[in-house]
Amino acid sequence: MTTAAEILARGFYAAGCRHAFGIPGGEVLTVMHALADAGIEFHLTRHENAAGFMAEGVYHVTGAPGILVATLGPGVANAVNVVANAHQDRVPLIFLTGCVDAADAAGYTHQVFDHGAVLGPVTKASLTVTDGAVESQLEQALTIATEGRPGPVHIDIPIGLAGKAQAATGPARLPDTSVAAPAAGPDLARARDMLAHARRPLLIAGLEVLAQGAEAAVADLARDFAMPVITTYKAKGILPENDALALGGAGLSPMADTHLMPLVEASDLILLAGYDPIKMRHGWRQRWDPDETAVVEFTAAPTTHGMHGASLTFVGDIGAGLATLRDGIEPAESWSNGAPAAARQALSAAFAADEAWGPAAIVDEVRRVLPADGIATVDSGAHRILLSQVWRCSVPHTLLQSSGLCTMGCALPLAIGAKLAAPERPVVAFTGDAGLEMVLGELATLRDLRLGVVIVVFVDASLALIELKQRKSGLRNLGVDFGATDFAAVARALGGHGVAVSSREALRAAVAEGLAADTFTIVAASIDRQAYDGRF
Ligand SMILES: Cc1ncc(C[n+]2csc(CCOP(=O)(O)OP(=O)(O)O)c2C)c(N)n1
Ligand SMILES: [Mg+2]
Repeated sequence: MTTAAEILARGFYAAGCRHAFGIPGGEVLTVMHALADAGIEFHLTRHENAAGFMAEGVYHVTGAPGILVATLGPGVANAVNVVANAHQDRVPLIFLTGCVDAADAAGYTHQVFDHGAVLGPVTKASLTVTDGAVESQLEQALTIATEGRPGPVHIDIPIGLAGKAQAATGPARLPDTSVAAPAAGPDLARARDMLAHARRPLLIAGLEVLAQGAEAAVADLARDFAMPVITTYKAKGILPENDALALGGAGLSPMADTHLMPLVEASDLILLAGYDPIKMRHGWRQRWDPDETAVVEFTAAPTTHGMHGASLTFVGDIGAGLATLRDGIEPAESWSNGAPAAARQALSAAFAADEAWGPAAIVDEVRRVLPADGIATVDSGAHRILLSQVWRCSVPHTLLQSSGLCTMGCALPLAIGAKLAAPERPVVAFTGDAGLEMVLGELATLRDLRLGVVIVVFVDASLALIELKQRKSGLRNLGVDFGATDFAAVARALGGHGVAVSSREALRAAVAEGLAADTFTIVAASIDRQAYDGRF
């Protein structure tokens, strides 16, 4: 006899899931216990939003879908932000919630609203489990969450049905997400011709390269054809950023764009590899004319965003597509005017980290301490834009952030999830002070999990990014400054270590010590207000 909840739990286990996060309510107890009995550990968090980011952190490390559990009503409402984030940041998140049985819903209103109606616009699908169809719904959910552009799938589980026996129909068939390579034909022949004749090729690579494991295909192509590479923030490290061809991450910094856009405009072949413009700001909108410049796109799913066009688009396996594109083509001399090297140098100068103290110095010191395969997460705010330029990744998937939704409050829980999934890897969360104050409760989660995550907080008593925008707009100071918090004391109160630092030496020592500790450490790094003026 197998219950509906057991069928779901065993299916997720078979899909590689080992961790679930959330806050229980009476309506999801059966589901939680089924998960635990199937071998998926349930972790209690302090907020459903943070729980979803922990699930995402696990996904980035393991590749298996993340699992978020919330009770009906307030639990669902609290999770909307992280579900929207999973939608915009292409995270295969399975969101399990309880709901009242259909017969009850007809005459009962306490805590009841239409979960599917709220979550519809921010999920790839919202399913309500149906008696007798659980297995096929499980397969549907896993397939939808992982195919093409991954994303969140919501599964509402009626209370009475969760524990109800279902007819056994054998083990779940898991989705086979193998994707097809573009077929040979006139389009591919045209694209190959464009590559053969290109003298100023440029590669722009994004997150889908990581989702499909096509990093080597991209890096090899770049090196063999001497193509400079721009990545999105989340795709940093596809080509190690110490490589002479790596031009770093782009998307949010207008100052970086001033060095990158001339290359985009001078290029005679723009190759888009798994590049998803949901992460880019206005500056990247319609920046090329595919009738004037050869633009060849390899993407996981058709593009309907309107952010840019392409001369040719190939949907499917990005790595196999790039291999077919280049097969047998002799690399020609590229960029004989040396423009990419000059841009790289200009970017290094623009985002120099040689200051005695300040936000770039903080990033620089931590980079020196954290090994190449260590994982960093970063929150939203001024600190993130600067960090994404200064921080160099030589391994992909080692800088986690919210880059589609750009939400605050993600860095700490992303770090918790990553550390749980890979306890042997050092993990540092960078966050602004307001972002950390949004998720302070998760320090208690971290304490209970006994994980040695180091949290570096940029303490400026300010919503620095918004304060900067406000001032630039000529508006008076309003709603962007706040009082000082003693984060080191907060850390101690919640069972961790806390250190306040204001020098490179003290920061370096505190981070190194924190990485070796068996509980969390907050390193509160004080910087001046308005420290980011003119810096991105
Ligand atoms: C949930 C959420 N609310 C508001 C914003 C708008 N926002 C973006 S950055 C920012 C300031 C963050 O301040 P802090 O965490 O201190 O980082 P700093 O900019 O000071 O580095 C705000 C309010 C957001 N991105 N997400
Ligand atoms: Mg701040």
